[in-house]
Amino acid sequence: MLTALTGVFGDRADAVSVAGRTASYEELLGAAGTVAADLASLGPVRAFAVTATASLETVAAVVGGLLAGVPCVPMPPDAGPAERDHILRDSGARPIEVDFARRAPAASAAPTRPPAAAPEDPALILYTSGTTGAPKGVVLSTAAITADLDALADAWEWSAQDTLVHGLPLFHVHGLVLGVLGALRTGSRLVHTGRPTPEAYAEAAEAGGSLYFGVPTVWSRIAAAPQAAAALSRARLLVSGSAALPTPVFRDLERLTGHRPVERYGMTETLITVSGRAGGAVRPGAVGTPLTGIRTRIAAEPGAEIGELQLVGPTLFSGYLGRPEATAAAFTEDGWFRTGDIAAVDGDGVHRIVGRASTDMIKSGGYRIGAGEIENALLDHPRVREAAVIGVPDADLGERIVAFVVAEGVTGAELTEFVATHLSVHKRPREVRFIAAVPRNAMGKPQKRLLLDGE
Ligand code: MCA
Ligand code: AMP
Repeated sequence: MLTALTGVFGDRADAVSVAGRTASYEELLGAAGTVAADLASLGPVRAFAVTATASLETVAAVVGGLLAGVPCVPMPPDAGPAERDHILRDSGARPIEVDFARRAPAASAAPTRPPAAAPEDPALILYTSGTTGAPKGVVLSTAAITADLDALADAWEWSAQDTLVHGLPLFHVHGLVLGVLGALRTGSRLVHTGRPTPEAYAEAAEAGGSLYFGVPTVWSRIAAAPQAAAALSRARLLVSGSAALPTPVFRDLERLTGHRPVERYGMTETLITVSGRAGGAVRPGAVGTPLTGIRTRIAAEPGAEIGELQLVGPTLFSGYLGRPEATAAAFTEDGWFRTGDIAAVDGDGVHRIVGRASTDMIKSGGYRIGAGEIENALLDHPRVREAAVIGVPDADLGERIVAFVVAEGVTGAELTEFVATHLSVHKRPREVRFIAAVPRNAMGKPQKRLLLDGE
C-alpha cells in the first residue's frame, strides 16, 4: 500500500505537510511505527478510532493502522457526543491518541516485515449516512483502496513528480483515501492546507503545487477569488468531485486558470469509479468514463435513457459493518452495486450524473447527509412534534439543509444548536422553518416535495 514509505521514492524533508507542519517519510514512518506498536500492545482489537483533525497525527494514525493490520475509524472532530458514541459503539473501535514526536522503545517498535493483514482485510471503516437512521460503517479493504489509487494514478498521470494540494477533511474518502493514501501510494509530495481556502490553495501553487483536489464548493469559492484562481494556472491538473460541479464554475475556472477541471464520481462504498482523464477531452457536466476494472450499467425503464447507475469492480467496499441485510440491499440480485444516483451515458461512453433517486440524501458542501438522521436529532428535542428535512439548491453549497418543524416554545437557532450538540457541526440545518403540519399522503408518509410549494 505505502509504496513511498518503502523507500522507492527516497526521502525528502518536506514529504508530507499538514496545516503548516511538515515531516519527512522517515519521521512519518517513525510516528506510524509508534502507533503500530501501541496497537500491538493492546492485544487483539477489532478496530481503533482517532479524532481525525487535519494534522500529522491523523496521517500517522492511519499509516500506523496499516502497518499493524488494524482497521482505523477516523471520526469527524466536530462530531457531537451522540454521533461519537454511536461510531465507537457500533464499530467497537478503541479510541487512541497520537503524539507525533513520541517514539516507541526499540524492543516494541513495529515489525518491519510486511503487515499481517491480507489485502482483503479491512483497512478503514468510514461512517456515512444513509437516507434513514444512524450512519453505517463502510468497510474498505486494502485491496479496494490500492485498486482505486492505481486506477486514479493512471487516469490522472499522477506520479512522484507531483505535489498534491488540498484542504479537505481527513475522515472521508476524498481527503483521506485520495488525499493522503493517494499521495503515499504515488510518492507525490502532499500539502494539506488545513482548510480549503482560495488563499491557501494559491499560496501552495506558488510553492510548486501541481495536482489540486476540491469539492465544488471549494472550486466555486476559488472561482469567486480571481487573484487566487490565477495562481492555479501554474498547476498541472485540477480535479473536482464529491458533488456535481456547476457548469458556470467550470467555465470560470477555465477562464481564470486556463485549466478545464477534471470531474470524477464516486461514493464511500465504491471509492472513485468514473473519471475524466488528464490530457483527455473534458466537458462540463460530465464525470468521464469508468476507471480500469470498473463496469457500469444504467438500470433504465424500457425506452428511457436515464436510470440508476449500477456498477461492479475491484474498488467496492466489503460491506456495512455488522449489517448484512443493509449490505445485501445495496446490491441487485445479479450482484451489481446500486449507487442510488441517476445517470446517463453519452454515445462516447462519457457518464453524466443527473440526480439522486432519493430526496432524503443531501449533499451540502460535498458532505453526504441523511435527512433521517437530522430528523431524528430534531425529534429528540422535547418541543418538536414533527420534523422533515430537505436539501434546497444553494449557489455555494450545492444544497443547503433546511428543516421544517412543528414545534412551539423554541427558536430556530436553539434547534440548530441542539442538532450540533448531537451530530457533526456540518449537519446543522442552515434554516429552520416552522409549519403547522408536515404534508403527508393517505398512508401517512411525508410528502417532502410539497414542503416548498407555495413559496
Ligand atoms: C456552518 N456554519 C454554520 C452552519 N453551518 N453556522 C450556523 N448555522 C449553520 N447551520 C458555520 C461553520 O461552522 C463555519 O464557522 C462557517 O459557518 C462557514 O461554514 P461553511 O459555509 O460550511 O464553510 P466551511 O466551514 O468553510 O465549509 C465549506 C467546505 C466544507 C470547506 C467546502 O463543506 C468541506 O470541507 N467540505 C468537504 C466535504 C468532503 O470532503 N466530502 C467528501 C466526502 P467557522 O468559520 O467558525 O468554522 S467523500 C465523497 O464524497 C466521495 C467518495 C467523493 O466522490 O469524493
Ligand atoms: P459520499 O459517500 O459522501 O462519497 O457521497 C457519494 C455521493 O456523492 C454519490 O452517490 C453522488 O451522489 C455524489 N457525487 C460524488 N461525486 C460526484 C460528481 N462528480 N457529480 C455528482 N455527484 C457526485
